[in-house]
Amino acid sequence: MSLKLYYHPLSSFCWKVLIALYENDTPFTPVMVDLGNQAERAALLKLWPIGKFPVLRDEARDRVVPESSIIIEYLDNHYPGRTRFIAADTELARPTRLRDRFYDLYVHLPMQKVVGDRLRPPGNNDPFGVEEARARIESCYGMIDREVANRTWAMGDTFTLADCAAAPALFYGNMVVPFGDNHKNLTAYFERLKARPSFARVLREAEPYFAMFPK
Ligand SMILES: N[C@@H](CCC(=O)N[C@@H](CS)C(=O)NCC(=O)O)C(=O)O
Repeated sequence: MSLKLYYHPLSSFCWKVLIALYENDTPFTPVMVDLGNQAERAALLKLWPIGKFPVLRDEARDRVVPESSIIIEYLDNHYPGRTRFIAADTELARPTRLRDRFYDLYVHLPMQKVVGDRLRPPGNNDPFGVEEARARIESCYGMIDREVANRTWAMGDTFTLADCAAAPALFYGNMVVPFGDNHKNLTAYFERLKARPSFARVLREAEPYFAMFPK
């Protein structure tokens, strides 16, 4: 099989790529990386010295592709399927990329800040940074709630890169900053995401690992 995905089943950014792969039934070999295992960490660092997953290795084209958004764009270009993630029309592609950046930078990364703080050694927490992150997530919920009021998916009627980014960010976001009763459109959008077969599969496969999530 040409494609290998270096990933972990609990990793939110890996979910983003798994959703894209499952959307199109793209064949790939999953390579689970335990970052606590020195050999596995070293193998990941060799591919991508930043040391973060997901990383895609395409043996047919001899390419290493890191970064979730770039991987999905690569899949869309070289392994296209029934779901197209970024429109060919640049006027449609730009707002899709903007939504992807919005979910990654303003929901996903603040969510990681809140969760990451739980893993810090005692005495090294950053309560001010965590409060800022929580406020950022909360303000994004308001934006999303207004945006998806009359939409099925993040960009409208079609499922795109933006939805791949939204699903994991909102799943874990809701765990650290619950949507609450005042975000009905956001809640309904999230329910549609969870019902999407690609994301439902990701969640099913992650379930055995949920106990590892820091509370
Ligand atoms: N910008 C990257 C972020 C990837 C990322 O943050 N991955 C996390 C897992 S969700 C990771 O590798 N964490 C391990 C570490 O930082 O050591 C992407 O979009 O792929």
